[in-house]
Amino acid sequence: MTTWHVLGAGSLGILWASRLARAGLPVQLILRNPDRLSDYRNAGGLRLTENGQTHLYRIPAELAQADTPIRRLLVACKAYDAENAVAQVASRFAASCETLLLQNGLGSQQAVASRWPAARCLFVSSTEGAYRQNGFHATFAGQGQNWLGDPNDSTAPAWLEDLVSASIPHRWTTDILGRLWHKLALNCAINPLTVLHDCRNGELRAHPQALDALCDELAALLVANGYPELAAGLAEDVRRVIEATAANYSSMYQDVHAGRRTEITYLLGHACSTAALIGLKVPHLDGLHRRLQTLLDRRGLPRD
Ligand code: NAD
Ligand code: KPL
Repeated sequence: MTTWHVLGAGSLGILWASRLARAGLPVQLILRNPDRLSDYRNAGGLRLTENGQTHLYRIPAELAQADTPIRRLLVACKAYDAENAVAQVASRFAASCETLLLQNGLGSQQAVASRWPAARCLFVSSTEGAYRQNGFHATFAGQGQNWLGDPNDSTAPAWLEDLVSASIPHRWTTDILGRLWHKLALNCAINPLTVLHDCRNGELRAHPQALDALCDELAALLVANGYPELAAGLAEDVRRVIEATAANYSSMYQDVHAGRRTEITYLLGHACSTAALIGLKVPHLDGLHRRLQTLLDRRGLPRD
């Protein structure tokens, strides 16, 4: 059986590693530094709370510098950490190494795929939800789906069976970039406005003109990237997500309010830089990007 190396023991890393381990699959955590490894050993393992029940999973952990080969790597870091984190373990890649990139947005996956072309890179678009209680304890907060795909190879890997046995919901798609672009467009329409208006998703109903202007530009970007069918339904999809998540605070809102770095570069930043690259004018997205960066500056948070 191939070991699942899980790089990053945050919310999604804990969620994935715990489910794989409880199915009896070999899992190895890779933690970022000796202090964190020592904290992990003191905690005794990962804790996952699901439906009010908490279980402990005593999964082995190591640092990047360990010397065993890596055949399958689940990268569960934030988009802005992913490439550096992979660089720390890349010397351990076996010839047939495969990576699964769980990052939201776009840009970080392409950076990893182009820097390590010999490793097969699968991109994952996840709508599951988890948050970290503290140290190595996460709570599974929202059922969802994990779309997996490889932009360079439409063949599904045989080890998807591992996800079946671990009851990790998943679907193989031959258009993972379309999935990621669609989620990016939803996140760009909703998340920055919730930060700027300091509101829940549902309160964006009060800003229909701003939403329409953003949806028009995001739809044009989807068309330019080869997704006319996603573009056609975008405004309706945004309204549907706003209704379905009306009482929630967006993930970007939560990051800003918790004083955490956002993934802005891989969401709005990626939308604006892609538009600039192809010569598409997106004044509302550019303006939103600048306003969000100004707000991040004021709060002392990184603007990228
Ligand atoms: P997180 O911040 O909870 O966890 C990231 C972990 O990576 C942290 O523990 C951090 O210490 C670790 N890390 C960073 N650099 C490292 C390194 N060099 N070596 C080892 N570990 C390192 O983040 P998360 O919420 O799990 O999100 C991960 C990705 O998944 C993000 O792109 C996020 O947008 C996406 N996502 C999250 C959720 C969710 O519900 N949490 C849902 C969908 C998508
Ligand atoms: O994914 C989201 C997020 O908060 O990041 C939704 C709920 C779709 C809002 O964009």
